[in-house]
Amino acid sequence: MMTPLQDRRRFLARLLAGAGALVLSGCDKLSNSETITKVLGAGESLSRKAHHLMRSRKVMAQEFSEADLSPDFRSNGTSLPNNAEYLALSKNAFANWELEVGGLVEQPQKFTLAQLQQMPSRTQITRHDCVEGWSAIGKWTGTPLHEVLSRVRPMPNANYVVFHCADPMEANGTKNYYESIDMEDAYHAQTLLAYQLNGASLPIKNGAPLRVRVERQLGYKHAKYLMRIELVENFERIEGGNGGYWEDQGYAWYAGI
Ligand SMILES: Nc1nc2c(c(=O)[nH]1)N[C@H]1C(S)=C(S)[C@@H](COP(=O)(O)O)O[C@H]1N2
Ligand SMILES: [Mo]
Repeated sequence: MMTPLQDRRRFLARLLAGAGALVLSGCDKLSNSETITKVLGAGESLSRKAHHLMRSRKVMAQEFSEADLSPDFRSNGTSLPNNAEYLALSKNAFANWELEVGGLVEQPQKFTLAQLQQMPSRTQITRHDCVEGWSAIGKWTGTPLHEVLSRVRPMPNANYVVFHCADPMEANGTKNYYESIDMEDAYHAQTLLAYQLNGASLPIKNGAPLRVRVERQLGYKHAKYLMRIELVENFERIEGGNGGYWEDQGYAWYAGI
């Protein structure tokens, strides 16, 4: 007999066979295909509905033990932001870096790394799954996003949390990486603003000084090199309007695992 998880996986596998197979072919290669953009778009509502149908999104992602840790947590996408302001901040161990939190909040605030580290923290060992087909298990320590949200107090019309990053995705220094999640994921216990990987300060290659962990979604949702968090009602006025750098190239916004 199948366990409910196996059953759910099989159901999802069948449901997503078309779009899912395409998703696995790589972050960098997909972006220009119109067909794939359409397929991912069509798969999107199906995938979100399927997730809601099969289990509540309050369920925790699987956690692992120290013995399961990958020897090296590889870097993917940007490994060093091509941004003078970021590089200057990194020279000083990010002592002058601040996370700006604003948009639809009652109390916009800036947080230094030290302030975030003084807030309640959570450590979790989880598996990161990249759309390109690799996985790695790492131990993350960070400030739960809900701790920050309770301090800035989102307004009732804040539906999404947008993460603005330091790394430009174009050679001419424009189009910084960005991502977004909804309030359900934002308040989830395992959604962290992580400043440590495997018990040490987050390396630059993995997103120093602060990166998102949103464990029930694929790798591209886990924004690195955070500079600013913005709460919004919708994505209309944010970059390409689809809620993320890769989403603007046709990737699904909800990337549930
Ligand atoms: N700012 C930023 N965040 C990012 C990316 C990026 O290029 N820039 N790449 C994403 C992708 S596709 C993956 S798989 C993970 C990789 O995280 P890692 O470098 O710690 O392995 O970061 C995600 N977050
Ligand atoms: Mo990825």
